[in-house]
Amino acid sequence: MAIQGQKGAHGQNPFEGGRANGASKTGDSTPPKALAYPGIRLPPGQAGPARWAAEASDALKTLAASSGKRPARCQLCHAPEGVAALKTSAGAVSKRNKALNSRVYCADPRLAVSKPCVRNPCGLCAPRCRHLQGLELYAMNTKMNRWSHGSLLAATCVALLSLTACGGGGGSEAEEPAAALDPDLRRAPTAARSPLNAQTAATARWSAPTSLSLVPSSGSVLPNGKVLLWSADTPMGFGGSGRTYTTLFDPATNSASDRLVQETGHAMFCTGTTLLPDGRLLVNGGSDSAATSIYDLSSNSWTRGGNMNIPRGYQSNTLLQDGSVLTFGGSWSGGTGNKHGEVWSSGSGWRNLSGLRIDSTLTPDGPWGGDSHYWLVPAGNGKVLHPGPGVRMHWLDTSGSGAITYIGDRTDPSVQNGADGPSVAGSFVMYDVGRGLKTGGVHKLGQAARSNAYVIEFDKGVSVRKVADMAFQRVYQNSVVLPDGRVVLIGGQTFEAQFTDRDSVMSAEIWDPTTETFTTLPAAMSVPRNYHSIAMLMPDGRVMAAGGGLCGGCSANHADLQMLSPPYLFNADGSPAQRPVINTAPSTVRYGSVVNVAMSGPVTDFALVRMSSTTHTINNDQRRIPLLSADIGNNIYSLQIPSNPGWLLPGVWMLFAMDAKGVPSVAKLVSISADGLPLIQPVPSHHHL
Ligand SMILES: [Cu+2]
Repeated sequence: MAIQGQKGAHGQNPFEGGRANGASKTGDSTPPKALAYPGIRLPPGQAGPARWAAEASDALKTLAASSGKRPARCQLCHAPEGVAALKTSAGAVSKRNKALNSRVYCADPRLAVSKPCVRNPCGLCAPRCRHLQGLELYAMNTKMNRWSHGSLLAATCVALLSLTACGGGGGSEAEEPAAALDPDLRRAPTAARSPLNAQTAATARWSAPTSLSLVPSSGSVLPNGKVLLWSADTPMGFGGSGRTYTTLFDPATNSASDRLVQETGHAMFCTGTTLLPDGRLLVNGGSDSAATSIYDLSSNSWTRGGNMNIPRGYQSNTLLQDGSVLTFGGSWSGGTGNKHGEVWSSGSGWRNLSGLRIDSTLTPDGPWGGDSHYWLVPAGNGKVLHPGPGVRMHWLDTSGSGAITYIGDRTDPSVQNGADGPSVAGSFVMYDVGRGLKTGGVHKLGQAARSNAYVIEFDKGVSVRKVADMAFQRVYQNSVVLPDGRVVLIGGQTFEAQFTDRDSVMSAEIWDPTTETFTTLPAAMSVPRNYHSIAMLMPDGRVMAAGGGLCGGCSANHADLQMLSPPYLFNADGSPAQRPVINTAPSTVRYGSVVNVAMSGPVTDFALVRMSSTTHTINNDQRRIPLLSADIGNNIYSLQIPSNPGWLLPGVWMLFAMDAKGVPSVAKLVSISADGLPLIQPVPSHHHL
């Protein structure tokens, strides 16, 4: 109604010429337009930008009502010489505009992360134009905590619906100097600020081992910060069926309580594991190869989740953007071969994906059909990257009846000997948006392990880059991403052999994404962690390493855990670092929203790390997403929550803040609500390599 009034009073609808989604909500008869990006279509009315545009509309109404003035449009132009400018119709900065404390961000909607562009929406923005292709601009009024949004099309000039009263000052002031646009628009800053060197690495410490009642070959962090650990149908071995020994470990008290789970008739050994959007844990297959069990922390109950159509064990799972679960592979149990994809969804159970066939993914891993323990990595295009452990990489499309597309081999074509080989029981972790670190593994079981490492980038196509080797060959190692984007490599052997601690690597290494090199931690573990060991990031910033063996009475059985305190928890002299504290943060956030958190003092970086569920070196649940943040004063920070569920999977994440030295807070557990989830419709893929 206010907009109609504005139109009457000033003879011009302030939204004229605007292309932002949600314009129709203001009374404009133009239907919402789906924004088109390479590889992504956002359905009208669902996307984060649409919500921001709607919020901007509301803000404009409020502003107009309070000031009695018509908010002017900001013009966003793409000049012929390739200079993009964002300026008012009068080409000047107004006092009004400054008072509103506005900021503008250039953002890549495919990634839903962004960089500060210019401090003032009426300042000049002069990036190299290729970085603006297909990007969007968002204007944020930090006082009102609202966003406005406009799409930027190359070689065109479109209007940005700014919520600020640009031009209200009548053009009497000089333009403020422009801030240079960071050429790398796509990501929030990498947090790792403190150097990783011999001195800082020497501060890392391992706790004394904590004994457990069972060998934890599987585990998951739960939404209350406790850790569920389990073995199989016996505490120290496997082979039977119908029940599982579990223990619930509390990192805060270093104590555990045991529970024998018989309710679901499921020996949860060599299973898939997935943390669901609502915090429940799904465990499928393994020794009881068709079974599905679901643990609900809120009721402390285990229930059956329906049988899989294809029984399996040694398969991998991953959560999908819509909250369903993909399982793939798994000839170790339930018969060999044809372990094609299936998807589980709450309410309807398992559904076969006849088009998601296993054949082209197989590795030479040994006696179990070559379909063990795949790395399955959901991406921003709505599909799942399968980067290994075989050398052939694929996109898995889980929509409809499913499809699989060969991408290329895991090979760096720019270096000699850049081709990776099969990397069975190696490791992969997404340490940043569309960035994964692959390490180690073996060509097939019973062989020497690799020491190699690759960075796989999969946000715009897929590319493979060989980086410096680890200090050690490793197979059965676990890789854990830290809040600052570094990755800890724990355990494993230099030569693959199950149920023995021969050739154990006792030193952990930390990989730094800024230098892309590994640094060995001088403090060694006291307990080997090989086959059937696990490792997970704790909400307190430490890393748990646990288990190994599960071979009855054999000497490789390790019914215990150790905690690694990484270097970021210490000062250079080895004393404990003072840690920033998140005083308040929302417990539930929505896609594309901006949320405020109150800190104990100044911090520089924020990151979300998804909670882990893991077994057999597979932890497809963990992933890290750095957040763009804005300091709005009084140690309060506004965080932009990404809008793309392909990257920011629904569910419970650990929110960490880090100070200028890289010291992390204890995490606040934040639920990414699937409510109003802006689903991405995958488009047909092309061969990228
Ligand atoms: Cu096993």
